[in-house]
Amino acid sequence: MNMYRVACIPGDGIGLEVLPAAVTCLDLVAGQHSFRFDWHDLPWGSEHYHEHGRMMPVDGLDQLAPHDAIFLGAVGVPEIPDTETLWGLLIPIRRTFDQYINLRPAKTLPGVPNRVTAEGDIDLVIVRENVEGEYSEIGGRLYRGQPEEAAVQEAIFTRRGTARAAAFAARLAQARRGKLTSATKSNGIVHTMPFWDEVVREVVAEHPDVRLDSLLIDAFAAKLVLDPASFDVIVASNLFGDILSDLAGAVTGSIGASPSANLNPERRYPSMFEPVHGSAPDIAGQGVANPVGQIWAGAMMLEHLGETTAAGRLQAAMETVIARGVKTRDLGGTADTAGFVDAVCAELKGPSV
Ligand code: GGG
Repeated sequence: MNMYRVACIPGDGIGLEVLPAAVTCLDLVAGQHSFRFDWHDLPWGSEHYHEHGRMMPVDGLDQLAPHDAIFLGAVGVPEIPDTETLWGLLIPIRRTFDQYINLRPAKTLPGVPNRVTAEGDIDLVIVRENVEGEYSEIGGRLYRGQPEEAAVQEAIFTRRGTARAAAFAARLAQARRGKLTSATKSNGIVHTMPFWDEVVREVVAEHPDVRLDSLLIDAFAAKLVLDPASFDVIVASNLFGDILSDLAGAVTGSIGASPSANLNPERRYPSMFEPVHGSAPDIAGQGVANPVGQIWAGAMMLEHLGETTAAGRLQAAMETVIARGVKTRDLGGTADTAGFVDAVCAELKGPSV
């Protein structure tokens, strides 16, 4: 029997609710497909920060390294600066384990109307460059508190980093509907974005069956609202990819139903699976959070581990339940987190339950 050793970091806020919810579904589907999970629970996040002054132990990354995958909930609380919570946990994991692709699908779910009046079903995947770009520690603050105060933030785009994101996106587009749209801002950002465009064009030219379009990020945002069904695969820098994926999730129904996979495609290091949403302190502790993003991220983890049949069954069970009207508040329903998970488990167990 295959056994997968997975590091489990619920983190903060609703991460503490949606992650155990997804683990329940994953354990059930594993048992039905003759494999199992060896979950390694790691209570890292803001509580750990309050106690120890850091989001994870000094050797946290060494502890994570031997796992087959990392399953993360959410990070962030209002009383700790986001720079501490993100750069103390999420970003070091992405960078140390060279998880340079952040894959973020968005698709119309049965029974969940799109939030826009546009025609057609949404079925797109955002390939976000995940380890460089606008997310950079290079820069600083000058003359703090003085009238001359200034802040400098450098973005780093490398040929290797841009090319490997573009190549991944081109291969994905080839395997889907053959359409790739690149997010840029080369009219206003005069160095990095023309470079991004150039490298993406060069790489995609090696895939003659992929049609490449390039859209300025402002026009991109408008088109994602007005005609979301027209997109297939999107390739974007770290910042643009992050923004577009929240927008795509919201347009599709709810950011609570958006999954993501931080991939090290070469599998040299563990990959990490998490919902797109954050810790949502406004609804944390109420048991009403939508676990769909986390369960779907779990299905992506199954896919990555090679358990494709189980991944398909979990995804299908979740979608069937939603189609039947079992939905959390953000999707227009009345189910709570536990009620939704019970319905998914019942669906997985079949008609006898
Ligand atoms: N699900 C993990 C989480 O809490 N994400 C919130 C967030 O702000 N992420 C920033 C990013 O993905 O770069």
